[in-house]
Amino acid sequence: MSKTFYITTPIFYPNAKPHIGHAYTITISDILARYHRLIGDDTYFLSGTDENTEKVAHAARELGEDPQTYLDDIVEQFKALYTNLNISNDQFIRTTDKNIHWPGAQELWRRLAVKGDIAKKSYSGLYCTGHETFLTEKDLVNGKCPDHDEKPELVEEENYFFNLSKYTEQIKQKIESDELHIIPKTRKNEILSLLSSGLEDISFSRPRDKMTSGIPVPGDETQKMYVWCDALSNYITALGFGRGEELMHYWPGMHVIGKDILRFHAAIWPGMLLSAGLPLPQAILVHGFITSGGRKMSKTLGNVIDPQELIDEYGADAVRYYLARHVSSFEDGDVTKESFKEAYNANLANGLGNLVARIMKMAESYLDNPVDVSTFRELSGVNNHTENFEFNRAMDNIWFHVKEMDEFIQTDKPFKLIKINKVAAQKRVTYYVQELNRIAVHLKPFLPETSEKIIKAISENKMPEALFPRKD
Ligand code: ME8
Repeated sequence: MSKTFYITTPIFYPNAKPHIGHAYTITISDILARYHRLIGDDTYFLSGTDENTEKVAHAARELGEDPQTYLDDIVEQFKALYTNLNISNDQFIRTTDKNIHWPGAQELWRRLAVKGDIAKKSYSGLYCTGHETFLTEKDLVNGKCPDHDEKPELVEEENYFFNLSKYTEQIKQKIESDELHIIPKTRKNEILSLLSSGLEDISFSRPRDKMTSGIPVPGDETQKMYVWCDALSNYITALGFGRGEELMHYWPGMHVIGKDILRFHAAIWPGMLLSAGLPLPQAILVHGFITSGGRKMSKTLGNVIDPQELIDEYGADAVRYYLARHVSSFEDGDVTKESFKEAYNANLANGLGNLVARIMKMAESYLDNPVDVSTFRELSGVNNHTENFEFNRAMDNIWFHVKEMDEFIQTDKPFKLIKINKVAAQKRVTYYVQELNRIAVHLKPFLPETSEKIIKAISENKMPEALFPRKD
């Protein structure tokens, strides 16, 4: 029987059109999903949008649009990005979906309540509208939220609380032992250090009138769920939790997240699952943030990189290539239009694209039949690096081979050899085609369209149209 592999991205806030950071998360998740399908795992890949949020209402209000129209429009842009980037997700969950998402979120709440882990308290806290979360004094810099540069609002209200503190030790032990594997180690240490100072109980609901949209708390019409049970639960509601459980055999799986939401996924979510008696995620891959020109992307700086613009100009695989190879999965990375173009010309137009054209042109003119590529050897290191989430290193190995092939051709000079020893030249070209096939097969999870085009060209023994035309 095949193993199951379940992979999720965060559900994104649809309060602005998707940016390159979102494209990064979904691309590396897609690489993993495709890789696992290729090695025969029964794979399920989930992504979606986090919609019960004041951010959407706020963004719509600023534009004078109806919130639902605004929401649907942005969600369409997210979905279009997935299609245009060739993302192979099996489901796209929207947390406003009353049929798919709400029954499971409410069932999870009930389980936590039955366990005695939810209690109503009166609460006073510092609420940051930017984060949509209560902050503690420790989070503030000069009395302001450092991310939003705004003073949080002092809010007093009746809330339900989740008894998260009770699970601190258990969560810590699961992370220490790698039963819940946090990757990379620096993020594991970061969360362990947070856990060693203890977890506080968390506000789990808000009064209904304070929230524009949200899932009603079971048994209490006056309250709506706060982000934790509303959003984190998507990872299981999508699998049918609370409504038939038809896909629950995929749980547990792995989450891919950015470093900004580590605490939610590696502390709060495990606490909720422990309380509900459900298995914890197997792994959480925490990636860094993408900057542009060394600075956080922002509209005011004018350095926001729109992934759709890059796809329109260079194609999906070029974007996938850049994100996989030129951004490290564990550290912050940088993308500018200039660095993108430079990498495209050097490694796709001149590198891979040129190699494919050279080899297939020779194959088409010197060989009578397509090359038999049925015996296949792995390129060393590529799969290992992929399994260790080092996509850039996996790609380096592939491109090392691209360069090596270029050098072989340079030395062999088959275009001269063909004139003096046809058989010897044909043998060399056959070898190049076999090596090109190895490259194409390893490229499948990373550049699916390019890989397919190369494999097709080999099977037809025909030079394909330029894969990556040079850009000036
Ligand atoms: O946090 N570089 O949604 P969100 C790389 N809805 N990745 C980035 C990035 C950047 N500059 N900016 C964002 C939320 N991301 C919540 C999550 S999950 C139950 C709820 C990516 O739209 C990264 O993966 O703010 C980050 O974790 C995610 O987008 C946050 O997206």
